Amino acid sequence: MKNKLLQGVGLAALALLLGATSSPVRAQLAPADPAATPETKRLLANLYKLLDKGVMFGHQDDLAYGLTPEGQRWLASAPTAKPGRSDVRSVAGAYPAVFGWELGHVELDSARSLDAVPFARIRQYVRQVYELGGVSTISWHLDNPHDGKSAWDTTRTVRYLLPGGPDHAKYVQYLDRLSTFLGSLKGAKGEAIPVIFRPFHEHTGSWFWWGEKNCTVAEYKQLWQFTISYLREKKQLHNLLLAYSAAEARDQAHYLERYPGDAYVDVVGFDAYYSGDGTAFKKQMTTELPIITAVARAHHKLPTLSETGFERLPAADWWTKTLLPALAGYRLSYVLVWRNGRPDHYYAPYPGQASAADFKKFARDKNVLLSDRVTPLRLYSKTL
Ligand code: BMA
Repeated sequence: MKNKLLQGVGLAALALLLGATSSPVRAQLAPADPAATPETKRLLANLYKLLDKGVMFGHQDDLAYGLTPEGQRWLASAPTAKPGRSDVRSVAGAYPAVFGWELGHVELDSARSLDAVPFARIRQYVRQVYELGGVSTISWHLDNPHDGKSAWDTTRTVRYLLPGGPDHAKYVQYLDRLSTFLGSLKGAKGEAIPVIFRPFHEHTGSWFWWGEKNCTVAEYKQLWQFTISYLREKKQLHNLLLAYSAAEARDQAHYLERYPGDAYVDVVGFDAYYSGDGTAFKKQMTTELPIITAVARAHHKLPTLSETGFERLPAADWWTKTLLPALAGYRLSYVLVWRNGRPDHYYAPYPGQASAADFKKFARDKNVLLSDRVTPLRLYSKTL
């Protein structure tokens, strides 16, 4: 420092810098995509404001299928199906506020997802959710473009898909098919429907081909950045909010190790399932909820529990005695439970299921938001 005045300026600059690193709370969040559509911008800004009101409840494939009171499967695409059926609504009286959809096999140009839901129907459900004023989030368990095996293939192949790699063209073809679907999500006026896109999830685990032990940090980041740039720039998709969602993370450094950068992420979350006596679940929640809260604040992103649940819900009071207390004290955008896929594989109660009464209580908690409290907010058209 050359003189007192400059020293003062230096200190002020330092204070500003420190202020910036300790991240003052922003009044509004802007999407990572600078060209995001107006509806997408409004949605993110509103979801951020909604953090003060409570946590939205989400359910994977809620409108597509579920279980009857006898515990048998019902399918929305069956000829006898009642339109608009939802296990969450049947139990709690309102639709979820968030709906998860799975696009695995869209990359193969298949008519149905890997969970047997026709893509034409998923398109309708996303529109239905948009008209309800709810939020759709999209996962993608895509096959491995290198060897045609499933998402659960664990061979080291990410390097082959990157630009210059031998399977790059194949991967681009997969992205083209994904883009065709994402680009077909339109509202009544032809506007693109915003969705939360959550690719390459649970990457801190190693059960998918994009998992931690199956690619390097640099490869993972490059895969993410290439994918998002391609969707934005080549495909001109500007209706995507991007969710980075880990499985278990030891600490914040581990959580952020493969973070592709603020320009490629809007939502930070993790997936945590309850099993056994719940020890691992509790540990994961008490470790990772503070991590995503801190990361969301420092990076100006939206925190979420992107997947959770207790398969087959054998504990009748799981909702109010385990899930709700685990979330208490945290501001989260949404909590999504996985699909009611089979009589032995479901995560939301159906009428008569052991935890149904407790779920009703959970759904009526003042901090839990179902569609009845979110629809009136008009997340896409009004600024809260
Ligand atoms: C898994 C299970 C599978 C399903 C996959 C993708 O956790 O539910 O049955 O195919 O998610 O949705």
